[in-house]
Amino acid sequence: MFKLWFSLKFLVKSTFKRLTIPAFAIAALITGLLVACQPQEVVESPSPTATPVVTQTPVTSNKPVAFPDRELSANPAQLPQLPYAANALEKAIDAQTMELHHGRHHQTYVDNLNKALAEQSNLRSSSIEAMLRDLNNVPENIRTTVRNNAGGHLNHTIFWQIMSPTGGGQPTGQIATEINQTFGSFEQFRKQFNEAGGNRFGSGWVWLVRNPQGQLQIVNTANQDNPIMNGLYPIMGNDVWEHAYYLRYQNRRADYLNNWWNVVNWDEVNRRSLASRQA
Ligand code: MN3
Repeated sequence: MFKLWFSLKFLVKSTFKRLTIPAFAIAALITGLLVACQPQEVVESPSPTATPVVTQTPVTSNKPVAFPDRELSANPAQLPQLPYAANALEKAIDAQTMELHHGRHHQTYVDNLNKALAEQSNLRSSSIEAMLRDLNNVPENIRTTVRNNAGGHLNHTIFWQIMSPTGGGQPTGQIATEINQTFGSFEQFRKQFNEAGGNRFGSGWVWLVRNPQGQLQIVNTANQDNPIMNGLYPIMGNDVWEHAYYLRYQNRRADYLNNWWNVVNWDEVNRRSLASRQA
């Protein structure tokens, strides 16, 4: 009898060990996995320096952004030529900065984009603008690379065009009227634009855009993001990455922002503004 009791006790004990404890461990593991797999809420803290706030708006049109008549090709992406000599913008930007900025930085965006798209024949057949308007369409493993480098390629392609050795001075044409109506005066506009450029923490761009309601607006973007990612049409933009000004201006971004107005190509800005109004 004692022997039977003992073996029963042993049986219960070993069953408990074999089943109950592993079951408990599995339950704990499952609970842990469930907790770990809960979608984490990404809280985007508003940048204290980003002015003004841009609300996300749906993309309203597919107007070309890089050029008047066509979107920017990704098949392959190619470095556009500077429309003037590297030393032509000395009123604002020194020749060495122009050479490095165009020949090295912009070239690197082009090269990295082509590398990322090497195996993506479908994506290559769409335009740079189309990719940036719909980044969710880009495979996740290359999405950030495409965002940065397609953005860099588009931003700089616009940038070279909206500057000119014969630029600067007061705005002309339709954009002059609209700037006065929207911002009160060119001086007010320039002040707000420079402030938005100065307030962009780290690397990025400051832009004059047209929003889907047809209004002019000043926004800044981080890194190489382009306003079309938020449904806004970029009319003019200034590059506030340190590589755009450091050789001549060192840490004095405000001086660079001020001098930059000496080379703004108002003819091209007017052309882009008109394009942004055509639905
Ligand atoms: Mn740059």
